[in-house]
Amino acid sequence: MSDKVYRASTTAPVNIAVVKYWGKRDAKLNLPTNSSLSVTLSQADLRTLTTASCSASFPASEGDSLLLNGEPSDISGARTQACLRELRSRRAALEQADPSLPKLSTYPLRLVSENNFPTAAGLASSAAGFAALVRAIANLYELPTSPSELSLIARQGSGSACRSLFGGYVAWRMGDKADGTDSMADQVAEASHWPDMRALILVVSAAKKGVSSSSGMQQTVATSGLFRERIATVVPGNMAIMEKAIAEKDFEKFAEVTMRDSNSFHATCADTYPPIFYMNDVSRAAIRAVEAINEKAGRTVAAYTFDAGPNAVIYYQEKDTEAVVGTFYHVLQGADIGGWKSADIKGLKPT
Ligand code: 2P0
Repeated sequence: MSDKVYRASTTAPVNIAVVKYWGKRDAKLNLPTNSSLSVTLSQADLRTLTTASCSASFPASEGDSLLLNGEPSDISGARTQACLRELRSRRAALEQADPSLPKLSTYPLRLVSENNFPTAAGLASSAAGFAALVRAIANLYELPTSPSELSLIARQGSGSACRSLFGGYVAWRMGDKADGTDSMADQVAEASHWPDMRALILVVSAAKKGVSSSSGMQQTVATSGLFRERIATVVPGNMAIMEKAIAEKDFEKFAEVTMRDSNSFHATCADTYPPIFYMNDVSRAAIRAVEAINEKAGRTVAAYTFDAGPNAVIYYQEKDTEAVVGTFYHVLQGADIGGWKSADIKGLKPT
């Protein structure tokens, strides 16, 4: 038996949606009720680094394992297992076609993942996590797969992960097939298309969110009337306007759709029965601060958006740094926010 260890490493970035994914039409395949669109943020600041290794010498009794930020992590969940199964079956097909290939698909996998941002900060880490996990194993298995194909696999781990396989401005097309083979991500524009774009993350709370995205969205789908309106007309409209705004680098439109879509998503959360509240008083103060900044500037220079938690992400353009970051810096001076100091506040670039 060979004791050769095969190894591959990759990083994947965090993405923040400007048109939000919220709702599954098929929970098993992780198929969404609407398309979504996000901006992928700089890997220098926020990324997951994952190394995948396998060897015939790894004891079969240990099975597959994941070390996340130095701690053993459970990978027995259906979502992670779906990703591993998909990747192994693609590798097995290669091995069947070429019997000279080592039988990596039969070896136990050891996965080691690290985030370079405070995990406790409550930022969406599952997107970067599953994107890195899927790509690291695909590289290890030398699978001839495109980012779009990898996005099909990562989607089954976590919906938003499919968007982290691309840089820049990324759409996740919901698709309409029952088997999900057309529910994947594509790149709307490279980050370099809009070099001025920046994002500021305000860590309002480091606490873990009360209602997980998966169960929250299921409750919304089941109980909210407003949600039906959102997926029928609001999101399709927002997707179209957003893609045009990005193509034309129209910040005012980009900002308006970003804020409206965040408001619409949180309104459907409030319309869920029982209601779900992700934003808190500090989140709402951040909204008021953005409104004040825009009013003072006499034009829209900043846009807020909130995911399934109270933390704010503010989009702005580099030329407006002083008006936007300067204001928040002032407000937060000296604060320790979720493991970051206010001195760390800086604009993150799309990557
Ligand atoms: C998004 N969120 O588009 C939206 C906005 C949260 C609010 O994607 O169940 O962790 O793993 O598919 O991707 C968070 O949901 O959910 C999310 P699953 P996921 O970014």
